[in-house]
Amino acid sequence: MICHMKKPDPAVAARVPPGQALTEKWPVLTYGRTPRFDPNRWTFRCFGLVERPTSWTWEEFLRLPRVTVRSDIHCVTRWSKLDNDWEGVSARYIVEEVKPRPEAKFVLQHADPDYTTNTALADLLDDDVVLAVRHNGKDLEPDHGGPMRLVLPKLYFWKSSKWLRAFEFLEVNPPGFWEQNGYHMNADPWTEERYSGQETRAMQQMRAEAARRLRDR
Ligand SMILES: Nc1nc2c(c(=O)[nH]1)N[C@H]1C(S)=C(S)[C@@H](COP(=O)(O)O)O[C@H]1N2
Ligand SMILES: [Mo]
Repeated sequence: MICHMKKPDPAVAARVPPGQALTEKWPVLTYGRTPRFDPNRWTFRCFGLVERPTSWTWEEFLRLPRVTVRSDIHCVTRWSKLDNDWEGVSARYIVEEVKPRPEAKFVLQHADPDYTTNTALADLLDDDVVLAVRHNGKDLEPDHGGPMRLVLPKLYFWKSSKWLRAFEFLEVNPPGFWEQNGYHMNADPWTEERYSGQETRAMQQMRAEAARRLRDR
């Protein structure tokens, strides 16, 4: 529910993509239920086309270097929430640790419970992409992806997996959960890449081909 509609201040308006309304609340959008976190069994894993496949336990993950970044959330259901402070591990740090092979061009995010979403590897390398454990100075709440979620602010928020558990490095770009259910492969909010029906023919062929290759492997 959008409860606090702001007056149009031009500096703020310039940060709000077309078709979005501002909210100060933080809605919870989860398909399914909030998973239970077990610190003794949790791992974050990088696999696929990497030189150094790696798995971190929760204890190890907590010792990784942290960054803090401020960014805006844009959800495809048309709410935006500005000025979120995220603390966590830079996605680029993780990518550099595991050394993607030259063929790796895409990353499939795997998350609990059974959530996936696809991204270009290049999109994970921006400074503001974080594997976040804290939001606005507090540990991330379970409903918002605690203990750890991705934050990839330049794309619609469904591209930011809550309860992130793995990055799979691929040379193909297979559609994730929402991408298989009517949503766009890229998800750029500034050009309103909302639905799969807006994809170019080339992109629709690529998604079909990648889905087939993943299924047959
Ligand atoms: N694991 C998982 N991650 C997810 C989702 C989900 O259902 N499961 N929903 C996505 C969608 S559609 C959005 S808009 C954001 C919502 O994050 P929030 O609930 O913290 O606002 O998480 C994304 N990440
Ligand atoms: Mo969403």
